[in-house]
Parts: sequence; C-alpha cells; structure tokens
Amino acid sequence: MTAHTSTTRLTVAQALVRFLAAQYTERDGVRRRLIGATWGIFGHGNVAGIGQALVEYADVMPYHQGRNEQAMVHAAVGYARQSNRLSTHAVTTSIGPGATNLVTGAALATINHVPVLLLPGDVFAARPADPVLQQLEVPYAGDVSVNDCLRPVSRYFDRITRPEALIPAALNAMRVLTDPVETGAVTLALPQDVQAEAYDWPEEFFAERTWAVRRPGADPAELAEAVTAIRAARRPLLIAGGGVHHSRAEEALAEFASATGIPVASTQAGKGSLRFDHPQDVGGIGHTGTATACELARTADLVIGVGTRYTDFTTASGTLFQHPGVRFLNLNIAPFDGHKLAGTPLIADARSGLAELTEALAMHGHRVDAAYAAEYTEDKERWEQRVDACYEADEPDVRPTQPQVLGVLDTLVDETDIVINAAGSLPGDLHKLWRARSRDQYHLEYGYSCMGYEIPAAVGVKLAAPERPVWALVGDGTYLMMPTEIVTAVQEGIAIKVVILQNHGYASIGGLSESVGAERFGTAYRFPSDDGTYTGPPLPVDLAANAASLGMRVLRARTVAGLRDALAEARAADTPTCVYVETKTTDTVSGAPPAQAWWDVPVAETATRPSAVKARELYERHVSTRRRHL
Ligand SMILES: Cc1ncc(C[n+]2csc(CCOP(=O)(O)OP(=O)(O)O)c2C)c(N)n1
Ligand SMILES: [Mg+2]
Repeated sequence: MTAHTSTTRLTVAQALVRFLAAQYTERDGVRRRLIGATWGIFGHGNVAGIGQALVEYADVMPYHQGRNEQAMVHAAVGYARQSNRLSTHAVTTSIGPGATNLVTGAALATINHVPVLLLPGDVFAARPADPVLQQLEVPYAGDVSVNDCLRPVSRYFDRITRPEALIPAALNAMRVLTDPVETGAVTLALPQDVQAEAYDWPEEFFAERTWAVRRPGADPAELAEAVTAIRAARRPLLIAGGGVHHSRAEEALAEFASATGIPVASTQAGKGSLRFDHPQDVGGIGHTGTATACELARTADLVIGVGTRYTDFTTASGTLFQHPGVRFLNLNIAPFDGHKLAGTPLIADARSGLAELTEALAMHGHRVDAAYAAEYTEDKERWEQRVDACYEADEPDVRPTQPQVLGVLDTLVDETDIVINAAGSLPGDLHKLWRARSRDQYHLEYGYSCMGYEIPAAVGVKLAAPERPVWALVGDGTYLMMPTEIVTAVQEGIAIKVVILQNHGYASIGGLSESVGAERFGTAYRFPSDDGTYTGPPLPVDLAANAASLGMRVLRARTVAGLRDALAEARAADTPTCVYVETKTTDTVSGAPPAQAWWDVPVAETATRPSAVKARELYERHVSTRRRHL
C-alpha cells in the first residue's frame, strides 16, 4: 500500500459486502443498484464471515432468508430478469452441500444469460486441519473443492485464497455480470478462514462505481449485407428470442414489423416481444409453436433471428426450415449465436440493430408482398379461433382442462399481470395459447426448463415489481420439487399467487414416454400394481393442505365456475395465495392443440415391445427430414 492512500481495516467479508453495496448499472440514462439484496442460508463456511458482515452492514445491504440454496438462485434470476438484467441479487451459502445446491441454479442462470452473483463458502485456504466438516478430499489434487462443480456453469469463477485477491476478483465479477454478452452466474468462492481475515483496504475500493451496459451498433458492412438479404427475400420470417427482452427492443421490433410487414414468431424467451394482437405477431415457433408460425417457417426463404440461440425446440430439431434456399440472418450481440445455422451475422444490440435496419429499409420503402401479408393474417385469425375453442368451457360445473384454466386466467388478467412457468406440459400450452398483453407478462424459463423454478422466481419477480400481480403456475410434480420459498413469501409478506394444477404426476413426460414406446413408465403418481408398474390408484396426497401448512392461504377450485371465483379472489389478495385445481385429462396431453412441429427424442433402435418398434419407425421418418444448414 502506498503511503498516501487512506485505508480501512475490514474483514474480507465486510469489504465484499461494502463493495457490493456501492455498485451501480446504467443504461439509457437510468442508474440503479447492481446488487439489490443478498439471499442467504447460513452454516459453517459463511455464518461467521459473510453472515457477520451482513449484520454489520444491514443498513446498506438488504437480506432475504432462503430455504433452499437452489431456490435462492431462482429467486435472484427472477429478480434479475424482471429488472432487465440491470440489477440482480447475491446468494451466500455455507460450504459443502449448501454450495453444491447452487449448481442447478447457476446452470439455469448461465444458460438463460441472466446475471446472478454466487458466494459459496469454501474450505480453509490455510488448510490447518483437513478435512473440515463437509470437505471433499481428492487424493490427487489438493486444491480441488466441491465448489469446482460451479466452474462449468459459471461465466466467471474465482476463489479468494488471499484477502487482497478480492480486489481484482470483485471487479472482474462486476464486469461479467454487467456484460450483455458474457453475463450469467458469477461465482466467488470464499474460503471460510479468508472471509474472517482483516486487511487494510484502499478507500477507493468502496467508492461508488457505475457499470455502463453497452448497446453496440452494427458494423456498416454487416448492416449493408443484412439489408440486401432482407430486400431479396420473398418470404421472410423474424424469430424474436430472449435477447429482444434483455435489450428492451420491443418497441424497435414493433416499428420494424409494422414498417416492413415481416411476420414475427417468438421463442419461449421471446414471447411478448410483440403484443399478441399486433398484426405481425404470429405467436410461438417450433415444437411448442402455433400452426401459423410453423407453416411460415417451413416455407421461409429468409429467417431473421433476433436475440435467439436457436434451440432444438425452435428449429424442431433441425427439421423446421424446409425452403430449399433458406438463409439465416442473425442479429445478436453475441458472435457465438450470430453465426449459428451458417447465418449472415449482424452483431449488435437488438434495439440498436433493429432501429438501424428499419431506417435503412425505409430508404428503399421496403415492404413484403400484400399476398404474403394476407396469407399470414388469415392463418393468424384461424389460430386465434383454435385458442378460443380450447379456452371455452361450456359446462361450468365440471373440472376444467388445463387450457381452460389458462382461459379463465386470460379473462381476469390485464397487462400488469406476470405469469411464470418453466416445466411440464404448461410451457407447451402457454407457448401455443397465451395472449401476452405486455412485454414482460410471459415469463417462461425454458433455457433449462427447471422444475421448481416457478415459486422462488415469483418471489424474485415480485421483489422487482411489487405492485404487479405475479402468478406462479405449477404442475403437481413441479410443486413437489420446490415449494420451499412459500415460507419466505409468507415470512416477508410477498404476495405471490401460486396456481397448482393437479393431474397426479408427469402428464407431459407420460405423453412423451408413450410416443417413444416407453409406455408411460414411471411417470404417474400412483400406487404400484401387481405387475410392478405404478398404475394403481392415485396417491392420497393433498398438495392444497401442504401449501396451507407452509402458511399460504389456499383456495380449492373444483369446477370451472369455482376456479373463476378462486382466481379472481387470488388476484385481489394482498397476501400469498394459492389456488388448487384438479384438471380434467383429455386425449391429448392436456387438451391443447397437438405439436405443430417435431422434437428429437431418440427412440430405442431395437426392442421387443411393439410400442417401441412402431415408435422407431415414425422416428426414422422424422429424422429423414432433418437438414443441416451450411
Ligand atoms: C428439475 C427437473 N427434473 C426433471 C425434469 C424433467 N421433466 C420435465 S417435465 C417433468 C414433469 C412435470 O410434471 P408436472 O409439474 O406435474 O407437470 P405435468 O407434466 O403434469 O403438466 C419432468 C420430470 C425437469 N424439467 N426438471
Ligand atoms: Mg402433473
């Protein structure tokens, strides 16, 4: 330390908490706290370090008490996504199982490009008495701890083995969290002895620091090439991905679509980029998409991907785009995604890039053919009628189907409501059916499709948007996976709404299992029958009573009419409220329209059971339609 620098003596944990409280982001003239709060579950490895620092600095760093470490990450992701990635939470854990419980949450954050800061405790750096409680011993590598599991799922990983190493590590962590290309889970593993160690920190380390979140514009040559490609296309289709939301490019997209007449389909992460009733919105794309979007994709000669990763659900596992001369133009801030499907890259922020495209095309007065526009307008109208038919419930006194539950909710929400889901048969139904009324109403986590994300994410979303109705829609299997953060919602009076759709097991995987010749094996929540399969009576499990036991107010809905009353009451509630409903099963998985495009789930190449043999024949027919775009 140079003589003229003033210093403050603090522990590493205290210094980190003070540092985090002074970090800000700025974009489009809006400045906000980068780390809005810290979630924590304490044990050895953080109780005396970060735990002590959080009580010492409670005035500058809000704290939330979690129940499960994975759930804390989900809450942080929900908060960050609702904050347009400009603010997030930190998550502190003890060493060992508390730390490894972070892995699933970290993978989810990184895959979805959502920032979260993870602070797992780690074994002693000085190693005075190995092994400590919960320490993994690796005979061939003395520097490995269980926290190394977090390396592949983190966009930045560092282990703070000396106090002064915190300075570059903390700055790198902030750089990655606020970088629109790099962002995801950032892990600073904190050996428990180092957390408690004191050091003389330069005062500048604690000064307020603002991280500008950049919006790079397009390279002129790439822009010119993009304009040429769009002008030459007869049947262009735009696919809006999650990047449109991250960049807050929805208005720029609406202007582009209105000006050019190019139809816009959306991925799970991108849905809501256009309002459902925008003339160019053709709904979800791919395996869970609408007939309108899938048909346009099959015949498109130019696919303009904006902020999309082109997952297998989007591309129907490589079978969706069938025009012989189809080309891809990819507007993406990440070169990695911009080059996918041998596309023409347009590397830029989605909002900047779309605005530049709109302006350049306007000079040519570019617009798609009227016949093309008439074609998708008609198809869009036809799909809306199918949605109406799924939503309608003629008999108010019987159990609703799953789409009818969505239909009732559809009549109650306005543009302020936020609907959260991640796994089961709901993502498919929602992608096909949901009418997104505002840019952030549709909150699907489908990068990792992690059962259990919904309830903790709702808590995080509600913390970021306290005035808005926030709904976690969960299947019964998903509810059982992670109801833990209900307790946090009750403790802190976070008025989330949880809707449990009971169908006695994994309806989605059951349907998939049947289609691949696995005969629904192990997918229903039923007692075993004589042949050893679980096909006996349903289990006497009462999830409504379970939610009530955790402190939630619970409304049981037995009929369509009862559901309407319960959802309306839940919507008006200002305390955490649960609606429990048994859904009626139908011949498709849930009563929604069947898949309009394929999804590759490899089927047994040899089997004795006829169901599998038949499934394989169909599988091979689908595989033969796959294309490699070069
Ligand atoms: C953590 C996790 N484990 C396993 C899966 C695989 N999986 C996807 S959907 C599903 C079943 C979901 O059941 P439920 O929530 O009841 O919804 P339903 O299928 O009945 O609509 C499973 C096991 C997953 N997505 N996430
Ligand atoms: Mg279920």
